[in-house]
Amino acid sequence: MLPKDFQWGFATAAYQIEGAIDKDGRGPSIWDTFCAIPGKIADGSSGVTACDSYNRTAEDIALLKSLGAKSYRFSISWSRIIPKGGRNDPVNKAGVNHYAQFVDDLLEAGITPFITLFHWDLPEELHQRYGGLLNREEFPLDFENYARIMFQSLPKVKNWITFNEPLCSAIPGYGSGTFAPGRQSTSEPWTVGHNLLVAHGRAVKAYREEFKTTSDSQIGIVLNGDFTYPWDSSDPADREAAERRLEFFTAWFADPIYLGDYPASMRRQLGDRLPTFTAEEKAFVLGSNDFYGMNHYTSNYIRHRTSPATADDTVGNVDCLFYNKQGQCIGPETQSPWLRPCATGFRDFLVWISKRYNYPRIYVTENGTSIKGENDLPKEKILEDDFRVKYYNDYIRAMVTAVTLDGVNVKGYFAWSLMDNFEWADGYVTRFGVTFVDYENGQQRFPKKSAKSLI
Ligand code: PNW
Repeated sequence: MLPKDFQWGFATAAYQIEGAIDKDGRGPSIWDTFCAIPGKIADGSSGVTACDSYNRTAEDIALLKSLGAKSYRFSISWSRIIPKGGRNDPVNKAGVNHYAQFVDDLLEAGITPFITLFHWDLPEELHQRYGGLLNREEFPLDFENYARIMFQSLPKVKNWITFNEPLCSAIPGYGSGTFAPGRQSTSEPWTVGHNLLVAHGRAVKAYREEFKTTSDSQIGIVLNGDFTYPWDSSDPADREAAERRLEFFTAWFADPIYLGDYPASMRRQLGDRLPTFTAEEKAFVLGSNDFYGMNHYTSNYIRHRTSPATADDTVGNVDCLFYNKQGQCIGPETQSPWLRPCATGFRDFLVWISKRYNYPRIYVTENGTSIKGENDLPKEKILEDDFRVKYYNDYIRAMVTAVTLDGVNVKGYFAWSLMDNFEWADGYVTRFGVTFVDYENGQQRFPKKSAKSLI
């Protein structure tokens, strides 16, 4: 059984749903800039309008209520709060007021806010000024300042997330170049990851020392992770490779937070490209999670490689596959090339995290799926999303099993996403929502079957 106070809810992120990119004094973010580069977004789109949620807060809250949500995870656009981003730059009252009102309205509706401070949309000015996430001195201080402003401005909020998926800021952002700011480097991802960890640690320390008032207020980071199985389970090299892949994915961030340093496998492969924690940095990072925020979608079979790792390798020198040696498939195709449903991987991953980090309190902060070809269907068919209904059913069962049989400590679950939205480099073609958004007809919302099957 799940605990009585279990938080069921839905998740979104500012740039993916808000639109209104010029309203109330918002400054540009790196995603505005990135979307304007031809060829970066599959359908040539951007978050200019998205779901227009900035202008539809009442509608979104009514939707959440109608779906029975106890809680809502959303993110704040930093460049609405400080349009230029930095600690000596002016604060934009209109932006702050917007989120303060939104929080009040959510609470009034009986919905608990879980706020992500940073879901990838760095103020463009900070990128121009000093290289943004690459700057080891400036970035953590500017993030801490922004975080403080939010803690102070939203005292009723008790659940805070510093960063969403630092891995996606670091690798697609600075390694493969498929996400903003679109840089391609073999060393920058590791610098960026490091700076995000330190910035997280600084914000957590500020929160705990100056703003945390009640024992039930909490702060943590959200990490993504796919689970892994060996391609050939009888081959020790594949078993080791599967473990190493998990370390490069998740322990990269979780080990410094829970254990005090990067995994040895990463140090071995990356050498000096992986920064070393100074004593001061370590003091900020170690022990900086009140809870573990888990984004989880899929699993892979992992095969070891025999040649040495290339400089651009970010996964631990392995092949990530959908088939194992016996030809068994991990799960059916979806619209997202990286995502195949495999619910047992969710249970096994919850257990892996729990064992490695001594059974932390876990919130599943994202889980969900796209559906192959969904966008090409007529609206009536999109609303009958049985594939997604089955996905949620299987994954939630796997989670309940992990809680009841494996002793995993899960306190909440947020489906990704409340509604179809701007799926980053995939644009609007890929839909993750439990609610259909009719982009052609004024962003109207229509709950799909999965929306009603969840809570
Ligand atoms: C998460 N991948 O990102 C994000 O937190 C959401 O903003 C996003 O919409 C959601 O998952 C669905 O994609 C990911 O390519 C983006 O492996 C890409 C990957 C994984 C997670």
